[in-house]
Amino acid sequence: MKAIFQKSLIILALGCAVSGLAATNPIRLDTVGYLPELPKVASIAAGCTNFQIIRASDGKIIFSGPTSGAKLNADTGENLFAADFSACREPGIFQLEVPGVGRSPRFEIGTNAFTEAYRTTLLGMYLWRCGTAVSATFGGKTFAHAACHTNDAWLDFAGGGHTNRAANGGWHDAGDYNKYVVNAGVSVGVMLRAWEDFGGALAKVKLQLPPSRDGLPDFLREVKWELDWLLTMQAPDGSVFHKVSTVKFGAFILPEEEPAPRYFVPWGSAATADFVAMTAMAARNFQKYDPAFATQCLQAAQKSYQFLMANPENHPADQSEFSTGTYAVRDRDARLWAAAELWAATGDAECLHDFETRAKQAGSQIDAGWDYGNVKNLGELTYLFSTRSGRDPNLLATLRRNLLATADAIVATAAAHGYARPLGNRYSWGGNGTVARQTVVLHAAEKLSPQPAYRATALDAVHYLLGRNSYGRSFVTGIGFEPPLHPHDRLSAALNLDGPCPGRLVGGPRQRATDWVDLESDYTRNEIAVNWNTALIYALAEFVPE
Ligand code: 9MR
Ligand code: ZN
Repeated sequence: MKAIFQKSLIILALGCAVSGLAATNPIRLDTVGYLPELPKVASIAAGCTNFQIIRASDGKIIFSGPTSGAKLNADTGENLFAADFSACREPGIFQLEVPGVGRSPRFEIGTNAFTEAYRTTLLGMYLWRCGTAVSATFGGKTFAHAACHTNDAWLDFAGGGHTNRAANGGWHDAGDYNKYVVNAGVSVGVMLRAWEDFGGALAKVKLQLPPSRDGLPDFLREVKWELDWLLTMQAPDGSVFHKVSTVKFGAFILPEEEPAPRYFVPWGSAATADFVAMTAMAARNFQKYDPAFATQCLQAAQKSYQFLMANPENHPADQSEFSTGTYAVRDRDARLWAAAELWAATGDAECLHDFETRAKQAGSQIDAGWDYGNVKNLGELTYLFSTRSGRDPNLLATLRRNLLATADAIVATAAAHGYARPLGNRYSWGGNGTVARQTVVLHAAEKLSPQPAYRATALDAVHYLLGRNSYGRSFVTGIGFEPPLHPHDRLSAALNLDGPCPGRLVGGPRQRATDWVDLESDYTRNEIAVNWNTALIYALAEFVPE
């Protein structure tokens, strides 16, 4: 009897593991926190009628209310009740209790509820630094490695024979140690947009970085680490190498121990256009702090833009010798973004015309879900919020209308979802990053038309990623309740500490809401990547108070 019972328990556990449905706490909420003045809603996957908010320090009930529902949440097949405690504004550490169901993990209510999480995601970027020794402490542990990939990189496959050309620095891309210009594009673009939108608040947050006398705000210093590498990716003719990579993905070893040579991959037009956009955007944003660097960036941008003008066709990089990440995208959006940024940096009429023509051709749409392959939002937002004169009033009006329409659609999608996931039931590789990136569009809409729903839905994205999801867990290493412990990450695996490198957003569910697993081998769901992290940084930055 006992044996049968145990066996059925094992089968139950296996069934859960296979379906990805762990037996989680049915009370799901943001396990980091809530902002006092903004909506606060938990989702409860169990029958209930009322709930209470309990103060952690003394167990006192400080708020109570009825739950509403149930409503069927289609993508998880759950009947979800909602507990709305928006009116509870007391700062402190709390748990949400549902009589007969249980208690949630602890969470904070406070104006600084997300500031530490924000800092940790920046630490996640620092730990991606290549070409240098890194060392950081988190949770009493030291995450460190020696200077890596100091021989970057060989020109064998990029028309230079067996010669070496410096391409040191930058961030490793993800759980692998390669460096890809196209993925740098959306990452740096979103970081600099965060700086433009929230720089006032971000400048005041001290990050855990090595001391430096460069006079830069910490946030920009981290971005410059990537930009300095990017500048090395420009060939003398203005074309930009697509990536620096080993031929095959390497083993799960420390980066400084990686034995395989790393090569430049030939130029591609998407990489070249992304490069123009990034360096032109950097020129604008670094001007105030490091004018010499800004000038260097601008000159690099202009040179590659000239190259693109002389080579107008889409040109995919030849990656035939490589089986590492491809980021093989068409150049259309990147060219549009490049034109917008170079115009914003210089006021150049040719660039303005280039952008406006491309924006009209693209239907002046603002995308709700976007990533490294469709970066036109970045160009359109730069154009929309520029203070430069000479813009086409009709295009401006269309872009404004489309921005609000897309933001309204995102708000509606979140409202219809049981966990208020702003991407609804759309899942794909890196979907968590796409959810985080939606906040860029929501915040842009808010700047145009300050409606509370835009800000609330941006915060819904954060809440989803930090625990208001069917797993009841945070998707960010080192942050919140039961965060991923086994991301697909070579550095975390090689360090083999009690817990992975902190501050990294995992890709998340890929085909179905319920298919995420905290399993190192599942690179399609549990990898980490700079484009997802920088999107999360933007999402959190919005909620770092001035
Ligand atoms: O994020 C990328 C995803 O959109 C693609 O479908 C996938 C397959 O090409 O690649 C993902 O990017 C990976 C890259 O190719 C290599 N480094 C790790 C990235 C995250 O998984
Ligand atoms: Zn490295």
